[in-house]
Amino acid sequence: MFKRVCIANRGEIAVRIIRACKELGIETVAIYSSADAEALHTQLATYAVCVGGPRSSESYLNVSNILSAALYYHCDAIHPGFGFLSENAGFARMVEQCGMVFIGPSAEVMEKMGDKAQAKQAMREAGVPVVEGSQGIVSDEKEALEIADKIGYPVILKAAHGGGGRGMRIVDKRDEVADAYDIASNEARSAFGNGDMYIEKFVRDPKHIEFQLLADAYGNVVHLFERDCSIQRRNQKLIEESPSRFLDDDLRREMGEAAVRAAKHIGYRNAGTIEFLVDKDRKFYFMEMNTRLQVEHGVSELVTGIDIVKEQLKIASGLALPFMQEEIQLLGHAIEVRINAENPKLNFAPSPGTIRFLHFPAGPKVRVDSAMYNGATISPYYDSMIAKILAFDTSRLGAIKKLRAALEECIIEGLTCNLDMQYLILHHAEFLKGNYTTSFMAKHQDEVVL
Ligand code: MV4
Repeated sequence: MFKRVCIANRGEIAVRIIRACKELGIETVAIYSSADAEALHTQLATYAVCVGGPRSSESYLNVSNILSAALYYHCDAIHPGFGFLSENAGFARMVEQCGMVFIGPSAEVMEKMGDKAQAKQAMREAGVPVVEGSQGIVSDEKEALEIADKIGYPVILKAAHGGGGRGMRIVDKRDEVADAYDIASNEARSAFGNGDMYIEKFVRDPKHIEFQLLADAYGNVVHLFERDCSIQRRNQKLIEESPSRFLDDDLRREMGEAAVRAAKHIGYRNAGTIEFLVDKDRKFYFMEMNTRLQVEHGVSELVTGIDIVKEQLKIASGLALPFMQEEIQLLGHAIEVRINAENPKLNFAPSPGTIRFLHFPAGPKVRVDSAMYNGATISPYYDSMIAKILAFDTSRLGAIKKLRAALEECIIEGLTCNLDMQYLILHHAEFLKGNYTTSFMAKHQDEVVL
């Protein structure tokens, strides 16, 4: 097992990784920006190194400073967390070239899955259902039009190097294809430095259901069941739960097997997620693979009892997974709400500031993942996450009631956050039914933002 790990991240995920390291007897090296000198991750790590100024580009994305810090402290490995450098194949490669282990998949696999058109092609080969569309990228407007005519409208144009909803355009009819292609491709070029586009049939009002995977270096690949992430706004997830009300046992088994088959086909290693779209007829399609630990991993930890971050560290240090698929059980139901420093009444404008008073909920089967404390600040330089609050119970309704009670206990003073909105979503009839889709917020925002 590693002796010392560098954590190339901040906030609640850096804290989460430090906790896992401590339990495994691993020393930690935090990196921090000058804005994070008092941050919790800076304080909790064994060692901490300032790697640059407050802007992410100066610090949390500053590859040479991060590698220097990790090398100076003789780290065995680097955990990238999520966001920042977590899906940067070039960074993964440099970590290895420096003689350290990148805690994640190989750079080659990250590269392949980072190209969404190539990823889709690989999934087709693996026998995983994909949405009808172009085979790889479309080279110009003319080809886009040909394919769109063939598959029928509406279609969706997607940036091959995009993801998470950026660089996408829905096209309802034929005379909109050329303009949409131009706009989306230019957007993608300026946002991702690459204007490659692919095209697929647009699935209306889908559910977003993703399977958590763990894969060791010896070919054992398991899934930790699904997360329903359909409660989101403009591609920002708000609530995640497991299991999904929408799946029955047969579909769950079928999708889980497809996810495992996908990972095996590409030689995946470490933690990852296969995102699926599920349509009204319960047909499912591969959408993207996330080659990292995810924000909402805690939901899967609660329903399976598996510590995903500890498993990541063990896998990366060469240990085999200590369980087979048959031994992994759904133990109950878990729901997570993301509490963000933003104002839902002002179109979700960020609301950074200092937390004057903070009280988090507790109690049996309530989990809070946060790096906040009394007097801590939410900086305008980074994302606006204050906390993830999770509840676990034997039934979905039990978990909902527990999470409502937890939110009632929660006190966050000094800045505006979305706590009230999350509380109302947990009471919304459509949410209670459990068959909500990705249009929930578009449809019901007025009923949950008062
Ligand atoms: C789609 C789709 C409908 N049809 N692809 C959004 C994020 C990116 N990962 C892909 N996304 C979508 N792709 C086809 N062919 C609808 C979405 C989509 C979506 C997906 C998951 C969660 C929320 C979403 C919100 C809007 C659109």
